Amino acid sequence: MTPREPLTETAYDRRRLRQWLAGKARADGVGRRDVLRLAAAAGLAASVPAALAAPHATAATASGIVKPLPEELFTVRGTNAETKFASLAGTGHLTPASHFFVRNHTTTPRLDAAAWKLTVWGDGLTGGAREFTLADLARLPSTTRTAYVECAGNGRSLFATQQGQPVAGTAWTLGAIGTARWRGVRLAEVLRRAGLSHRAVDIMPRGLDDDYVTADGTNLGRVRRPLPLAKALDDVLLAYEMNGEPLPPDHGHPVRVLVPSWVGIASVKWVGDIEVSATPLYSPWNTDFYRLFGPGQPAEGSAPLTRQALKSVFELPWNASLRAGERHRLTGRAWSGGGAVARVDVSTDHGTTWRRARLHDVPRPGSWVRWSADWRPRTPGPAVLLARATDTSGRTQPDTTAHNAQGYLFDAVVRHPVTVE
Ligand SMILES: Nc1nc2c(c(=O)[nH]1)N[C@H]1C(S)=C(S)[C@@H](COP(=O)(O)O)O[C@H]1N2
Ligand SMILES: [Mo]
Repeated sequence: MTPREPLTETAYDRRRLRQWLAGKARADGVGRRDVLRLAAAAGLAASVPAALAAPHATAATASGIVKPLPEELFTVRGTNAETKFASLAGTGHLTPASHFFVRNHTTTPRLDAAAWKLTVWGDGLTGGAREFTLADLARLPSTTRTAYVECAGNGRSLFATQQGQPVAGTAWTLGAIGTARWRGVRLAEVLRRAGLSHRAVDIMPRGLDDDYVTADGTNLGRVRRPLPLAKALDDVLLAYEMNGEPLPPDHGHPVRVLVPSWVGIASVKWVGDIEVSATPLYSPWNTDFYRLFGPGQPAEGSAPLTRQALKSVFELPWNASLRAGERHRLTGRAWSGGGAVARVDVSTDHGTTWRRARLHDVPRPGSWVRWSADWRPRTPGPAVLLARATDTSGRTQPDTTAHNAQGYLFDAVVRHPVTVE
């Protein structure tokens, strides 16, 4: 057999769609709407299995988050909690678990680490299913990696507030991100021990939290999202520690997947099983969700989202008051899914002039840098602060982000309002 070429995500996705339409890829739990849309996009009629018409169930209403969510640190948004970005000032490079945002499709499950098992299964293995206890994982060589987890929808509400565009989804401002030091086992190591076959193309980790039921009552099953094998074998961890402690319940205890630089949904929490498949896989989380839909995109949406966007954010409350005539140290953080942050520029005059911010961390891919710039405002009144990051791939934050229906990957320069008094 010839060695498999690493495919671009777009080519991979197209091939996966062709294979699915030919009955060679699986799409368990993919919504009826998607099946029809995917088929329509490919110019084919599809007969939709009755099993895809899902049963109804009740959605959770309480936040369902275990850790305290003090008002100084968090804004609760349904089952999720957004970190107030200003509360990160002075927290250091790593986000303490007490401050780390939580994105839960349902509620945080309470799992017993001693009873937990990971099942690795599927026709992409050379033999049968394999089980790993936490003790088994702890015996394997460990790897530690500093990486952020950021929701693909982080910054979503700015489509409306800054660009006047309606979007669907949790109305995050900019605090759906945190950076931690994760320790665990390389997924590649576990897959190798489970007997990875040369036929494997996709893996799909699945969480042990409750089935996700959409607002219209469709049960999409457990949170799960296919990951191309090339990424799975690259830098992905099965993490059991966060900042030197066992993973807290809200962040995936006892074990989560950690996919550096990619959309947060890839980092499946409370992982219970991983399917290793010789045929490409679909789930609602790479068909209905986490693609770009809208003008300029194909009907079936863009290729599934992979890398996070470029952002730079001030550690200041919205509409913060600053005294005129005094020197203020403006601080913030910047990050990119496309590489390390190369520079950050700040403007206090609507972008007429920019000056370079000082970086306070060694820029690394998959992580953020703290930055600062001094400012002595002269005239009292409303003002707007701008920070603009550039990464090592040469990308600079644009003035606007192309609209997409679900408000993913906002990367425009944020216009941060303050009042000078
Ligand atoms: N099992 C499971 N994994 C999950 C989720 C979930 O609801 N259930 N949410 C995902 C999403 S959308 C994001 S952005 C990250 C958030 O990770 P955090 O809650 O640790 O910050 O977890 C991902 N992993
Ligand atoms: Mo997310």
